[in-house]
Amino acid sequence: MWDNMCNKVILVTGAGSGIGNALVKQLANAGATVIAVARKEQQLKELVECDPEHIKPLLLDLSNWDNVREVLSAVPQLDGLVNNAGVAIIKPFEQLTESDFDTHFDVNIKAVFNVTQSVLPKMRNGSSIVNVSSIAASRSFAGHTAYSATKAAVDSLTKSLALELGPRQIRVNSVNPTVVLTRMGRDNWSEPAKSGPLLAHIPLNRFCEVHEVTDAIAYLLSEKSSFVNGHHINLEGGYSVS
Ligand SMILES: *[C@@H]1O[C@H](CO)[C@@H](O)[C@H](O)[C@H]1NC(C)=O
Ligand SMILES: *[C@@H]1O[C@H](CO)[C@@H](O)[C@H](O)[C@H]1NC(C)=O
Ligand SMILES: *[C@@H]1O[C@H](CO)[C@@H](O)[C@H](O)[C@H]1NC(C)=O
Ligand SMILES: CC(=O)N[C@H]1CO[C@H](CO)[C@@H](O)[C@@H]1O
Repeated sequence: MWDNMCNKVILVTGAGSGIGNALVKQLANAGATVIAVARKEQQLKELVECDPEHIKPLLLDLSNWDNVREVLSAVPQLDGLVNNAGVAIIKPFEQLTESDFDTHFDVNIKAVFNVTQSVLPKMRNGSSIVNVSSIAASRSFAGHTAYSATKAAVDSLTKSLALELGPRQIRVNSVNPTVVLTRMGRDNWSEPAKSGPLLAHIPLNRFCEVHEVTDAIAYLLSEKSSFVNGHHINLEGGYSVS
């Protein structure tokens, strides 16, 4: 799949850290030109230094609506779009505030809607859109009410777009991992008391590695998945069957 990435132009949101950051580096290494969207200047600077020839920074706060369309109207023709930016505010249902709710919906679904609509005129026929969703779209986890609702909305959007963009041969899919061992994932799930009960339901008895997510995204971006459209690839070690 990765050798399929050479000379493609791919826009990745949430490039500053975690999955998006790893994905940008791997795509650049495979010879793609990557437009890396993030809201923290320092993170973008460090990212570009890894490969200035292939990584093009785009400083943009996706929750700032006035800016999104204008900035994105300047991007070149695209072969791929990865909607990866997201937030997760984990609290018991009773403690979630209106602002927590709005932040989730603004970043996790409204921005995906808006970014996708904004760059659609730039998407080549035959290109591929991938969203990084979550197993929480279809399964419940304590403290994840607002987060899960946005992920379910993203899965719905994925299916609707798979239908509407099909005539242009644009495929739209998502990857839906369980806990991913980014730095945040490690920080949040290192306590055996917290991770143990969840791991007990994962037949492979471990969480998802970052490269396991980026490999699945590369598959969906590549021609190797040319007949895969409107799907959610669950990356969860068998959680759903246990
Ligand atoms: C996207 O953002 C623009 C402003 O940049 C706004 O005019 C438009 O209504 C937004 N669209 C959606 C679907 O949120
Ligand atoms: C893209 O696909 C649409 C729908 O089939 C078609 O009308 C349009 O001409 C195509 N554009 C290009 C540049 O091939
Ligand atoms: C998860 O880890 C991040 C730091 O990487 C921290 O800011 C956040 O509060 C943690 N969340 C939970 C629920 O532990
Ligand atoms: C709309 C949506 O589900 N966006 C998700 C994209 O992927 C990131 C993971 O990096 C999620 O946190 C977002 O919520």
